[in-house]
Amino acid sequence: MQQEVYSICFMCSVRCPIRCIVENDDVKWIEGNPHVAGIEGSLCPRGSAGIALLKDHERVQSPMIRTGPRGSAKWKRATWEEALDYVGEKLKGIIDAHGGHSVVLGERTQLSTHVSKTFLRAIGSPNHFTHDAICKGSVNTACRSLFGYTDAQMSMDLANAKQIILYGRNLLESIEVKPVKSLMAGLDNGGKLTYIDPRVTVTATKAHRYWMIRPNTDLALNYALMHVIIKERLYDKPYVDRWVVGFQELQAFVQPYTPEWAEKETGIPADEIVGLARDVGKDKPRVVFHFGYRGANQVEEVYVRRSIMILNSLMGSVEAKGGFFFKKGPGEVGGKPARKLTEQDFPPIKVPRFDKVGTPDFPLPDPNHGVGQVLPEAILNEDPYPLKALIAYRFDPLMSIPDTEQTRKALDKLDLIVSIDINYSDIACYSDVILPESIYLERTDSPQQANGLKPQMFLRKQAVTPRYDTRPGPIILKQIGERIGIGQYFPYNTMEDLVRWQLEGTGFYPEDFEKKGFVAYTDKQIFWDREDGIKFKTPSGKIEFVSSLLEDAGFSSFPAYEPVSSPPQDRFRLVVGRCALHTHISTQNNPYLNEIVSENTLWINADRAADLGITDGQLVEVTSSRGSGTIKACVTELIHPEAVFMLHGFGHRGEMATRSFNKGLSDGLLQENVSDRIGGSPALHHTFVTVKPA
Ligand SMILES: Nc1nc2c(c(=O)[nH]1)N[C@H]1C(S)=C(S)[C@@H](COP(=O)(O)OP(=O)(O)OC[C@H]3O[C@@H](n4cnc5c(=O)[nH]c(N)nc54)[C@H](O)[C@@H]3O)O[C@H]1N2
Ligand SMILES: Nc1nc2c(c(=O)[nH]1)N[C@H]1C(S)=C(S)[C@@H](COP(=O)(O)OP(=O)(O)OC[C@H]3O[C@@H](n4cnc5c(=O)[nH]c(N)nc54)[C@H](O)[C@@H]3O)O[C@H]1N2
Ligand code: SF4
Ligand SMILES: [Mo]
Repeated sequence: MQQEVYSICFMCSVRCPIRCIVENDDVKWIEGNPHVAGIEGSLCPRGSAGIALLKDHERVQSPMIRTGPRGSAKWKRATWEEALDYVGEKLKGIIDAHGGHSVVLGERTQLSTHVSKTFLRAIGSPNHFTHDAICKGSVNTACRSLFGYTDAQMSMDLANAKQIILYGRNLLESIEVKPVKSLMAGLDNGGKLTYIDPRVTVTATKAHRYWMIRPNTDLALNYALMHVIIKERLYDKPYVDRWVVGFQELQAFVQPYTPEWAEKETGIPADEIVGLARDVGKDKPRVVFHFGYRGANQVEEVYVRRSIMILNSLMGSVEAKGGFFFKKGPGEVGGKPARKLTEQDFPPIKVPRFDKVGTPDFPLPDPNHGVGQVLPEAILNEDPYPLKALIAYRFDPLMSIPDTEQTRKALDKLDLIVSIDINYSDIACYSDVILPESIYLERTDSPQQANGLKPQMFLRKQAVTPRYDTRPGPIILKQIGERIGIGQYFPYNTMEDLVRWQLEGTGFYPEDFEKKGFVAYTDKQIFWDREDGIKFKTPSGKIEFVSSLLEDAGFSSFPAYEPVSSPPQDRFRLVVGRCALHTHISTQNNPYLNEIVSENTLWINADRAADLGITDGQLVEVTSSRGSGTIKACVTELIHPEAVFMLHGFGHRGEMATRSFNKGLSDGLLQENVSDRIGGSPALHHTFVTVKPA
């Protein structure tokens, strides 16, 4: 008999709501949840490939314990008892000898992150980090410096925007289903799209205006836009007067940054910059300058992201229809969010974090997430103290932290590496023990609090029985916890118990999710009153162009623009990104997706390729200060001459994932691990490379 199961996709972190058709304990069909406004049945290609993941015999089928040297692909299958006992005993020894803080857990933020945070707090470790800094930490810090909210607490109304400006936010390939549909609705409604990228992406092909910007010069463009907007009084004066602190300082600061100056830095003609400033001035406040998502290009990234949000503020588009809005939580309508295990009492923690976030060394990144890319350095230098064990939970430090060789050296110093993964990822293959998690279609998860104009809650519900000997992550952590004396922090035996515990006091019950997959706290959209009711959480209660967050920590609000150097003659700036068919590093071995895109290529400008004697499809050697590798060239006019581009996520080294093993080249092998020391993100486009025929 056919059954409908509403759940939440997890082929990537966006977590779109889905409906599965299940028959005889098998998933026959997956589509977007038709009851959810803005989704209406849609799914991206990776979401559809969830069926192939379910059936994939190359994912991890049972706990595994390594028998050869690290990375040697010598393993034995283990029972859960054996594997959990092994991990428990090792961890206990490490905690007794070196303290709980010698244990780090890194994960991609997910629905049960509160469980992993609980695990670490219970052993007295501050060392939980998420992927956030590596993804978009500088955007997070920029938003906090201006509004007092993180980027995750904000969203945008693309469907009603009249002008949409995307800075390398390649929405039509680096997909989130709802925003993609919202963008398409905006274009259908007459909205105008400006797309800025050193490379012609699919999104560029849909734009009304495309600028092939010189890499890493967006800040110059934005200062010139501000210059024109202020000089020609194109900004929303009543909004700025009411809500902005530091407008005059900005006005004085951008005075020298003319469009003619920016043309020389960016390559974008001055009259076109003036044209955009006038267009947005006309259409304000229904204007979205997108603050980006994977936004870490350079070491001054926090100022680039701030400049984008300052442009929105000048437009009066923060908390506006067709602009940005703050996500409203259940508290706005007298409701309660789901409980989290982290609300329990824990022993006090007396040491700093491994990444020093929250100390004068690294004051501003979000301590809820930490800064993961510092991990190799912290391990190698034993600074601030020796680290001994790593639990990698849905995060791969080898491929997702720049400079793979440095990371590998650091991992070699650890006494214990445990992966909680579904695939034979590079980190799983380099671990001592792999604890396989059941995939999203096989497990119920913690409820998802979905704040927005209408606060809602969604549930990931198990659709089918696990195919292999796998368990949900929160059960795995509880079972390790029981072996190291912290079992009391995990008051559940099954995921259903955990969900019931979390829903206590919300007025909702697990059954309420069955009909449509979600529950709503209200039917009405909540906008705050733009005249008097916007609840900015900065110390001034306003938008802080002059930022107390930055200045109190000793950083300038408007540092003078530093010209961006072009790569020396024989070099290129290495630029990376995603495609619509793959998620970061985790889907390259998926049978369906691998069939369509199985390796990456190196985009190189046609004129420069000709100078180097490189032809399309030829194998080339790419070399940086950190490493070297070979990849096929894709010779094209569609990329700026200073840049070469490759997709992130290829060049896997895990032999047990045979479809992706050794296919293409990994960007992390070439990239230097340097950070924006204010915002927190790694500067992924900082590295120069040489290219020659292989
Ligand atoms: N060099 C370089 N580094 C980057 C980037 C880049 O472009 N270049 N991009 C950055 C960005 S934007 C991000 S968001 C991060 C992402 O970094 P990661 O989180 O490391 O990448 P993912 O591909 O999302 O998945 C990580 C792991 O999760 C596993 N996994 C998938 N589903 C599940 C599950 O249900 N349970 C468990 N336990 N494991 C699962 C996958 O097999 C994979 O091993 O990388 C960042 N790092
Ligand atoms: N299919 C798919 N969709 C995804 C993901 C995925 O893995 N796969 N991951 C999700 C996640 S976690 C994230 S963070 C987002 C990422 O979303 P995006 O940030 O849109 O994604 P990227 O693919 O990293 O695109 C970066 C773009 O920036 C351009 N670029 C490089 N340098 C510059 C510059 O100096 N200025 C400008 N203006 N542009 C520049 C690059 O050429 C590239 O096209 O995507 C999300 N959606
Ligand atoms: S964007 Fe695609 S892969 Fe990511 S959650 Fe949504 S449907 Fe799934
Ligand atoms: Mo990301």
